[in-house]
Amino acid sequence: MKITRLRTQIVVLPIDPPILSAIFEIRSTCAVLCFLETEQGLVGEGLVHAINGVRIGLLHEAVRSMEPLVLGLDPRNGGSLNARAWTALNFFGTEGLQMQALAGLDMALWDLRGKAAGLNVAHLIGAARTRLPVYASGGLWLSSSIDELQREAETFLRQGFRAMKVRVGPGNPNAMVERVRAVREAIGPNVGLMVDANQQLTVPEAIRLGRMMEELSLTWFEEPVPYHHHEGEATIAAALDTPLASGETVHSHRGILRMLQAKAADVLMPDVQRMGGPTEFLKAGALCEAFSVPISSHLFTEMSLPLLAGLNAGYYLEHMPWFSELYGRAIEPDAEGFAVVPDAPGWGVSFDPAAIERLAA
Ligand code: SMN
Ligand code: MG
Repeated sequence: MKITRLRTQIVVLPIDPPILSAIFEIRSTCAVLCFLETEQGLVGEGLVHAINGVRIGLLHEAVRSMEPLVLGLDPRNGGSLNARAWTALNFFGTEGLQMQALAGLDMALWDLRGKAAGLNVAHLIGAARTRLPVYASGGLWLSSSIDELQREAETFLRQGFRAMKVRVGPGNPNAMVERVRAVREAIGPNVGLMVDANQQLTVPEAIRLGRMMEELSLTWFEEPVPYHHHEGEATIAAALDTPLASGETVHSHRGILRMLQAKAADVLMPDVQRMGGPTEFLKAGALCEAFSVPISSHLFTEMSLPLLAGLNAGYYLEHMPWFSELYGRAIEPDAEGFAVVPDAPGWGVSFDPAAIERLAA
C-alpha cells in the first residue's frame, strides 16, 4: 500500500456563545483536516487546529510542506515518518508549529494503519482496556455565573458524566473557591471534580488557592503556573495533597520526560497535537508508566480515547465536544460514566462530508 496524496481542508467551528478561560476568550476553533489518500482507495484522517483561527494559514502551510515526507510511504511503515521527522524538522525545531503540523500527518497515518489492518487503533496497539473514565470539559468556564455553573454541572450529570472540570483564574481566591464549591455542592461528594487555572497563577498564589480547595476533594488541580515552570509545578505538587495535573502545553515525549524528571505533576495530560501525533503520545504514555504517573489527555477526545485505552498508565479522558459536529456524532458516557472504544477500524470515527461542506472556510 502506498500514499499518493495529502489532501487538506480548513474548517471553522464556531463556539457560540464565546467562552472564557483564564488565558483566552474562545469564539471558535479552526481546523486543518488532513486526508492521506492511498492507491488502494483507503483514506486516513487527522486534524490539527488553532483556537480562534489564529495563524491557521501558517499551520496549514506547515502541514502542506510535509507532504513529501509521506508521499510513496507504505502506511504500515508509518513509524518511519516519526523517525525521519527528527532530522527533517531540525532547522525550525521540534517544538511548536512544526510538531503540531506533523501531528496531523501522524494522526492520518495511524488511522490508515488501523483501517489497513481492520482494527481500531486501540486494538492495533493491544488495548489495555476497552473503556476509560471520562470527564466533561466543555463547560464550567469563567464566563459562567455561579447559578450557571450549578445548572451546567447538573446538565453534565444528566448526560451521564461522573466527573467534570471547572475553570479558575487569578484574582480574589475567595471568589474562585466559592465557584468551585458551588459546583461541588451541585454534584455531591462522589463525582470527580477537576480545577484548571490555565497557567495564570504564581507559585504562592497556587499554593494558597490549592490549600483553600483541599477540602473540596478535587481529582486534580491543573496548570496552576506557566507551563514551562516545572520547578514551580513541583513545589506546588509537593505542598498540596490534591494531585497536580499538567502537560497539555509541552511538545513531544521529551517535554513529558522533562516533566517526569522534575516531578512537575502527579497526572500528565499531553495534547496529541502538541506531542507531534499519536506516535509521540504513545511514547509519553510509556514514560508515564515507567514513572508510575497516570496519563490523561487534552482535547482530541475521539483520538485520545483509543490511545489512552492502549496504555497501561491510561487515566481520565477529557471530553471536549468541539469536533463532534465534524464527526457527526458525540462520544457519550456509558451508564457508569466511561467512554467506550468504538469497534470501527482506525480512529473508529470518520469526518462527515456534509459537516465538512457546511463548515469549510
Ligand atoms: C483548554 C485549553 C485550550 C483550549 C480549551 C481548553 C483547557 C483544558 O486548558 O484543559 O481543557
Ligand atoms: Mg487545561
